[in-house]
Amino acid sequence: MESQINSVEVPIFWPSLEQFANFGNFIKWLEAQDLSFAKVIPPPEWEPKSKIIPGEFMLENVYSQRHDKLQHGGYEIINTKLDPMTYSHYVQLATANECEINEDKFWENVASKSSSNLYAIDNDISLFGDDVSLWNLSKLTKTHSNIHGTNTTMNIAEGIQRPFSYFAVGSSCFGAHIEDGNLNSINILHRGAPKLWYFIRQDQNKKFEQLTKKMSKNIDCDLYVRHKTILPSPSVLDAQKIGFSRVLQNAGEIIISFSGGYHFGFSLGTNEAESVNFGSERWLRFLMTSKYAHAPTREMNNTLTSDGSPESSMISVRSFPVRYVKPIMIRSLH
Ligand SMILES: O=C(O)CCC(=O)C(=O)O
Repeated sequence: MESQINSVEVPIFWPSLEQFANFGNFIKWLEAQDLSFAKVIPPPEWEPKSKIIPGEFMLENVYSQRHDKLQHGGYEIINTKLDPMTYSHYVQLATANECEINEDKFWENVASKSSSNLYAIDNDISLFGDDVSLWNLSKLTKTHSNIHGTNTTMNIAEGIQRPFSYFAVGSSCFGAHIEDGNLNSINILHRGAPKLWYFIRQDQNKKFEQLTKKMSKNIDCDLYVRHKTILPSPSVLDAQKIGFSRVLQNAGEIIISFSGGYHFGFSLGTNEAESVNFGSERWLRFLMTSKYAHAPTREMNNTLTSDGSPESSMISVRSFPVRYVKPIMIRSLH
């Protein structure tokens, strides 16, 4: 498959419609490249119709976000949960607080603790129109569970096999994390301003975890980074020589993060995104060998063949708390 790998470490792919149409093969091909992250620019023919969200749809997880200083150049996101509100009320608030932000301004605000913003996360609604078939994150389980030619589906978490949607304003941010269960994740930005992602090079995970542990020295937790609230500033990552890259995700673009890849980021303005976790053969292998591994569940064991190799195919489970222009690489903003 033809790919165009950008000079920064997060490769960018422009699949043809034919390549894109077979979700399973495409993911399998990406996994064979041994990537931690990828940005996918869907073919121009793919114009997924978005759903109009009913104004009365209740958002259960709306947060006001502030930032606090940790040690060693880290910041912590302080999330204060607001009362559930309707989508239309949220849109009113978001519109009233609308602001555009760039990378420098974001980190300045974080450092000065001067900003607070909204973020509505983990909303149990898909933004894909029901008639969208290709890459419809709410239909992956049904349509792609059989992609590797087996008919085994894993049900590691009954009832969580649906995507979550995210409604952001400028500065809405997500702390450094890898996915629950070290699953892979797909995130599509349906509409609005771009999202800036930071990706830690996977061979730097140990250094990164040591750094985040030092940042949260007063907090009694060995792997505090797993709380998903740490924002490590890029300048500290640079100073500590921890390899990372940045990628801007524009509306219509897809970010895929594979097992074990730490990522964090923020939105540059108001936007609406959707993401879902999914498993794969590579994820299973990673899970079995990783120091992060949780004990395999009975369902996972059921998917192993007699020689211990994974027999499973792609599954989709939603995350707990997760165009055709040449993408602007954020490095060019400096
Ligand atoms: O956009 C967010 O707030 C979370 C994104 C994320 O971590 C993911 O989709 O994997």
